[in-house]
Amino acid sequence: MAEITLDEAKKEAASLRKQLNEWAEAYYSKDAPEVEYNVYDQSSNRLLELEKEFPEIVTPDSITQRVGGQIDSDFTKVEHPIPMLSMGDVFSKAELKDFDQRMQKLVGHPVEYNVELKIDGLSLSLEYENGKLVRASTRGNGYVGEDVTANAKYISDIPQTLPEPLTTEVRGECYMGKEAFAKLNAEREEQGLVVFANPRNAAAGSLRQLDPKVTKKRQLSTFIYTWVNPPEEITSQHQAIQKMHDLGFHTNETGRKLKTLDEVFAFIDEYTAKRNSLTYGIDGIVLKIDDLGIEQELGNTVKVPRWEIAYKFPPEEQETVVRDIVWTVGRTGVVTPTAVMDPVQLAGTTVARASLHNPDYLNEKGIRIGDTVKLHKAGDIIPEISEVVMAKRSADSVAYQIPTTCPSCGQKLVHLEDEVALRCINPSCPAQVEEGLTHFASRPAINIAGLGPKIV
Ligand code: 3BA
Repeated sequence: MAEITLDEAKKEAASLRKQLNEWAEAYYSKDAPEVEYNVYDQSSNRLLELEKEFPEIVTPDSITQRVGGQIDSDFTKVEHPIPMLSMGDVFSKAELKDFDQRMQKLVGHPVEYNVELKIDGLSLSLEYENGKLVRASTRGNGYVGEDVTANAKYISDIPQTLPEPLTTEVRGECYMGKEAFAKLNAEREEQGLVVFANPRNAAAGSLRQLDPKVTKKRQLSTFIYTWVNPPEEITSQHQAIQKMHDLGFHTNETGRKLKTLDEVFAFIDEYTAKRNSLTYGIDGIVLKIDDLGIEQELGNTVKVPRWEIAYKFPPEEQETVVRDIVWTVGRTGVVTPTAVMDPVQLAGTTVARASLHNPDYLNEKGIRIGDTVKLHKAGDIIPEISEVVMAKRSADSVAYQIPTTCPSCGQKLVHLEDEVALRCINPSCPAQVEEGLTHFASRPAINIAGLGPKIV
């Protein structure tokens, strides 16, 4: 590395982190890559180089320290000769109406749509040769993705063999169900690890694993929605989905062929209401012209097919006030902060508590007792504070002090290497003993009937 001072390295690293974070956010959260892989890789490598040369400049929130989420260049690249495009999106029924009118004008008559739920996951391509799964790959930037074939072998709903010796490619969404997501985050919190912000990130982090054994442990699922090269007899999207289902793919059964915009609006209202009771997360609905011949005629713009549009649900969010921050000691000694708030109705339940996970998270959000905060549900189930409403912070508010001693036994708390969590390492800490005994007696462990938390 060329001669560079510590100060210069620090500055350059900070600006690289900012840029890489933006790119990663565009790639992972918005499904809209801003740069090509090699550009990302070069910047990422430069940051790694700087951090290696000057270890003291590594920050815990550096993108190089993340478990999932970085674009990992260690995967074999896979080209998508037929690109995996993005979807156009709209946020209101009025814009859907504009879309429908544009379609009618382009086509010359009213069109039928196949309306599908928009699953909150990441796109996946599956290639079969003579009926055998030969490759699974991520979307990447749409033109080049990553080879995740080894991992796809551990996703139980992906057929490894088809009942017909087809050489074909299908695409769909890889996702993590709500229950699996909640369980994974609870485990990660208990282990003192960073939690995933939403099921989409959890799915991406679980699929993009260099060690397929990790993927195996995470319960990933798929919904397949596109047949890249369907046989001639398939003339509509609705039919394609049915036939893919018959071939053994996991398809979403809620898709509907609809004739009018009023029916589409009714579908939106129906699933806006049903959304919270689904076992998987959705963030909108997708309209696709059902006739594959018309799709072909309309073709694509540079980025998106002309014949589809995604309608995104408005985010469910509520404001409330943080009254207290309580710290609880888990079985393994991890001490976790929880915000206690004025109860509010959110996505179908009353919410009064939200985990703040660990001190880093709490500091990052800058939450203080008395703050008004915005609350949403990660993966539609886990209450989470999005941000502090700074405009509503009172003038006499004071910064929150992270405790230094265990709320149960009073012993000094510690940070273990590689962990974001605070830990109590006193083996006879009463809270840990209690939690440990409860866990020991519980059904998944030794299962002592009657020895529940109350008796313990
Ligand atoms: N349908 C996501 N793209 C989708 C095939 C097109 C498409 C999606 C979709 C482009 C969902 C963009 C990435 C991509 C495969 C390209 C869906 C969903 N259709 N139902 C129209 O449920 N999230 N995503 N994936 N090709």
